[in-house]
Amino acid sequence: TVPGELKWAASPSEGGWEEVSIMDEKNIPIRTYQVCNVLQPNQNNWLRTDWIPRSGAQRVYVEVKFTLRDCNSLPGVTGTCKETFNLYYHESNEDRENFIKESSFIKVDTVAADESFTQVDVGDRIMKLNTEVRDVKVTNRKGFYLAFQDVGACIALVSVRVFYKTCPLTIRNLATFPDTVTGADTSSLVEVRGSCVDQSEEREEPKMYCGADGEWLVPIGGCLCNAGYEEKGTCSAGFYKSGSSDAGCSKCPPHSYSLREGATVCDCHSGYFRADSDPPSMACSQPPSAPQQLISVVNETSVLLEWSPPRWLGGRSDLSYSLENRSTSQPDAQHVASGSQLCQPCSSDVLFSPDQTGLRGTRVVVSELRAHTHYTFIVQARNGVSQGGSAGAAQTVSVSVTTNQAAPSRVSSVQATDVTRHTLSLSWQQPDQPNGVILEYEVKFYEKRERSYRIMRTFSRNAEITGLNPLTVYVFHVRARTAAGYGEFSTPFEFATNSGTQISTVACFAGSHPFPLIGEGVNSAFLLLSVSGVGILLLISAAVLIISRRYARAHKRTRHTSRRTFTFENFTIIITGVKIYVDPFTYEDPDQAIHEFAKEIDVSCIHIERVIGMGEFGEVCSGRLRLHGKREVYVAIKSLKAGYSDKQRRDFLSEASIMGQFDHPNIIRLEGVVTRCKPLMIVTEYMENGSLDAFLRKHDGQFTVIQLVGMLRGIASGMKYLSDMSYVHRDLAARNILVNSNLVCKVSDFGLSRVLEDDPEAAYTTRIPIRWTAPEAIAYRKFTTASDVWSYGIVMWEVISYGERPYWDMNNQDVIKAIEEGYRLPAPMDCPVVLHQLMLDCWERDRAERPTFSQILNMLDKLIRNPGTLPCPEVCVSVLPEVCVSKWSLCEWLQSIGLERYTETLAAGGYSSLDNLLALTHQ
Ligand code: ACK
Repeated sequence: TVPGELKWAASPSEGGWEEVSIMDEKNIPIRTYQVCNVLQPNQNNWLRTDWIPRSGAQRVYVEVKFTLRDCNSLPGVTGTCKETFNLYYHESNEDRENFIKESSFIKVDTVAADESFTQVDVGDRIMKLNTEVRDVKVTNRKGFYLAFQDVGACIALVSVRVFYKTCPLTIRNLATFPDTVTGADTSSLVEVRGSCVDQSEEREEPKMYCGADGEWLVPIGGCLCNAGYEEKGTCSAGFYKSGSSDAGCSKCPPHSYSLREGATVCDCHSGYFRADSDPPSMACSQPPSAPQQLISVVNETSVLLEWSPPRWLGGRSDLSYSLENRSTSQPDAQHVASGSQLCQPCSSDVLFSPDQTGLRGTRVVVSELRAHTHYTFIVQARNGVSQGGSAGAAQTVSVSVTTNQAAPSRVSSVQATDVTRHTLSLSWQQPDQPNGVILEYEVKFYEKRERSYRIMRTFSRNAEITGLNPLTVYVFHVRARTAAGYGEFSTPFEFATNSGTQISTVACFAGSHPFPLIGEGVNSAFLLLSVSGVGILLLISAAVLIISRRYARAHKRTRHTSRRTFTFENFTIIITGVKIYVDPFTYEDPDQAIHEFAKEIDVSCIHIERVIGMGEFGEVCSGRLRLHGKREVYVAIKSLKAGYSDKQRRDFLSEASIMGQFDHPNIIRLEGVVTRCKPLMIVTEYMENGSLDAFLRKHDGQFTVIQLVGMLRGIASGMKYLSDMSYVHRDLAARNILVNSNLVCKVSDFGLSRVLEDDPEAAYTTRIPIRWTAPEAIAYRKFTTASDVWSYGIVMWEVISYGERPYWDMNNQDVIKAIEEGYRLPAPMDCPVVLHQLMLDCWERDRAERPTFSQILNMLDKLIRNPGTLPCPEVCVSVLPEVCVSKWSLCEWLQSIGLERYTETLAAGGYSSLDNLLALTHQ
């Protein structure tokens, strides 16, 4: 469309490419480059574009529109006329005018025309325009040139459009991802970090991958709206949002309001409150009303208080009670005379049981009150919004009581005032609460090492104890008596007599003696108890010892018995006809397991031919096996490299012990093992096409969907067999499927299960095949048939995408995160919807929701029998469109065996479907 001349560099400058203005079909003038030297041999005409800056692009696409003259329509040009041209490129940092050096250009492709024209067409003015697109990686310099090499065709270049792809600016999970240039390779992913949109904050680093096609893939992480905001905008009046979370704004809870937009919390209506610990979603509330029906029962110097809960709880459930009390002494004669009454705060000795504050129950016993005292008890109902300090009358209820007579409290301290060889003079204080007039004191004492005691009584607060032995320690207890009876004895006090006249206090253990040993009876009972207690304890210990030993012996015997059962009876357990796999690691002796399940092969029967790969334990070779009386077969031979440890030997042979238990056309067959000479070998059937992933990559795009489904069917059938045997594979992946010359797929590699079981840390090591493993197996090692089904879904994806790496070049951590957030692999190119749906079913988070292998097998069988749901292969569409539309499986089948050329012949003979083909006889 340039108005003037393009002036691209041409070589030769004359007689090769020429810039020509022509009219298109709509008679609009366009500029073209043309060349048409079809009569002269050895043409080599170059046309080079101007320098094109690549502007950050890594892979550019070149769309060329051109017309080409059909050589057959040119008389007498045989041999010299061509119908293609070559596209080249050259990367360069600068625009070097007139530069052209053919050898510095790299070839992109030879471009042929889909449509060519004859002279007649031109006369009719029908322009047979070809459009071809090629892509090329340009990462080394600031720009590049394109060049068109003509080798003798009759061409007109009508348009050259050069472009690159970007993933367009987008917002996902509240994060903005900028317009991003795609990567250099067709399979490369560009990792892009998003930035949170305004008024949002990061929940988890937002990330996405820009795919080569300009499509965004695998969003992970994201942002959350700030407090006061939701995805639609600010919270409106009457609504609030207190923090960033997935949820939107919420309506103000009861008894609260918000007048302005963007509220993070709602204010309480007057008379309603919110406690500091109340969440903003909680309704505003009120203090409770007063407790009801407070009653009191006095018992000497204790009072039982009981009440009912308040009528109004204030709209909360954190109700508690606290008690306050005030005492008034009974008016005595002096106070009556002065007309006053003494009001005192309650002594701190008063006991509240279970507590004085924070009570949940409605019952309290108050004890240790003074006798004959007037008390007022106030019970307050409280909740989270009650004010601190003393409550208003609205929340309290009170009761007044007067305590009865009671015995005096304890004498708290006893001193020795005089000590001689035979006497001790003692004195003490009146009890804190005499609760009346003290009538007398009682002193009980005994020699510390003796058990019998003596008692003496006195009216005063002192006593002289005579008739004692010299230099002897005595223990004393004192108690007071009023009209209400004796109080409790004091704690023990110890004093010793001396040899002369000076006072010597041996020790004073007031309050520190755990049980004062008083009176003979008490002591002997205690002794008896102690002795019998120790005896009983010894008896119990002995019994426990005997029982546990017997149990251990019995247990050992049971284990031994079951081990014997395992060792000497047949290892194959049959439960209602189903064969169950036996873990060879249950054998104490690995050689016993191997000989139970694998045949020993004489090494002279094996003829090794070549090395085909490296296995975990050593080389894998192919070769031939000729067993006596049998025909020679091709085999694969795995060997255990020299210098192995015992564990390596066991692990190596365990694979054979496992494989030897299976017998199924889709499970790799064990021929036998060589254990009697070195190196140790495992011999299996030979699979000509090696492992499935490499095989598919090598034959990218070469199979029909039905052929791929056929492979998947084989794998599903093998897995169904394994799951019926209760064997969990744990490492199902295309790399562990082997393919033979008939495209039959067989499950192999029975090694990984052991490694994981033996190593408790294994789930966290690099050994776990993260991309293939179900989330529950990664997270907590829950390996089951259902986790094998998940892996099977990944194998389906690998197969349909011809060996593409699952999750491409994402790292393992991102894969785990993406799966956790619900991301699943998209359908591979040209994948029928039914197959992708089956993959998604295998990747259900809840493993109970995944299909069983039996269901998968049925589904694939149905697809193969009635492939109407699958797209018709291109070749069938072109050979026989009507067969394709109705029943194309015949064509499909013929194609898969390389006989599609007979499709038409068969159809002409009346055979247009597989069903009636079955009726075909030899005749
Ligand atoms: O992809 P491959 O050719 O297939 O490379 C690996 C290699 O040995 C290491 O495991 C190949 N391999 C293993 N077992 C067999 C077998 N039974 N038949 C053919 N190739 C095998 C595998």
